[in-house]
Amino acid sequence: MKTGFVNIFGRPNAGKSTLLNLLIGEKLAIVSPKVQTTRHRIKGILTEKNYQVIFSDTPGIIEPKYKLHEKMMQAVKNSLEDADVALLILDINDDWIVCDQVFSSLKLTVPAIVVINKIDTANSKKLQEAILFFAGKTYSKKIIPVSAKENRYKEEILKNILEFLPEGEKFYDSDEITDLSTRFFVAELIREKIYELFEQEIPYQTTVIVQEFKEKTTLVKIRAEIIVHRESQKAIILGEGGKMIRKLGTMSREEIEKFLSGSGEKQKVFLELFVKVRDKWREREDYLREFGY
Ligand SMILES: Nc1nc2c(ncn2[C@@H]2O[C@H](COP(=O)(O)OP(=O)(O)OP(=O)(O)O)[C@@H](O)[C@H]2O)c(=O)[nH]1
Ligand SMILES: [Mg+2]
Repeated sequence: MKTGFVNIFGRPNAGKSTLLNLLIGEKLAIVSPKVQTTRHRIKGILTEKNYQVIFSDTPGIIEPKYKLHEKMMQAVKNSLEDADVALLILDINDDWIVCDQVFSSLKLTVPAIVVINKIDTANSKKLQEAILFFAGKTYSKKIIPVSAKENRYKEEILKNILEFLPEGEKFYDSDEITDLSTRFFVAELIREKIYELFEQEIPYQTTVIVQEFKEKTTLVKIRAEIIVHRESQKAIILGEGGKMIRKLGTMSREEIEKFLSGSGEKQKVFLELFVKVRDKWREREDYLREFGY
């Protein structure tokens, strides 16, 4: 049996969460076209007959500007510590020199596979140049060009990872796919819709907490709070006559129902959303802790 921790690192928007979802075969991590979507380490466990791989998605690597950023970068650091293999992923359209600086700054002591992502958006000349560029780097044990959105790359990525994994006992039961709670994923799915619906600073100054999660006979009742920095942001989230929050509620509910149903029977959800102002919560240790960071 091969087992180990395979942790995914890269700059914001490289496709780390998309890659995690591809490898696990489920939507565990939220994805958005905006940068800095992921704020936590998200473990996804893949168990097959002869291997168990514990993947971790991590926040995009940035220079911290406020306390929430520091917490996000702490999640990256923690993931560096237990990795057996690192997946260093980049968007082929990103600045390769900057990506290289970020990868080098991790000072990895484990084998790294460079995953060149979003090759569906580049021509073959550019891809050849990227492969040449990263092949010369000391951390680079292997290079895999992929499109993390396309299922057909999954097997090849897995095959390459398994080559670097040690033999060992399973860490988790075969039926576990993550160590995070359902409440966490529900909050994340609402956050994903906030990234989709709102522009500028709103997604970045917002967090979501699930206050109540009750499974009744016919439906799941969920009450969640959306936390913002300022009254003016609360007004934007509510929208005229509550238009925006209703839209957010509908979109979130549909996504949560999909998540809770999995491949089984359709799960009905009743979702209530509230907006609260917590002045400069991103800067305050007490709030960050209360909100799960
Ligand atoms: N065209 C294309 N788009 C992709 C591919 N992989 C990911 N994307 C898109 O790139 C954007 C960012 O993807 P994410 O998976 O959220 O990126 P991330 O690295 O997790 O970003 P952060 O959490 O912000 O660090 C999303 O809009 C994805 O749909 C790909 O292979 N091709
Ligand atoms: Mg992400």
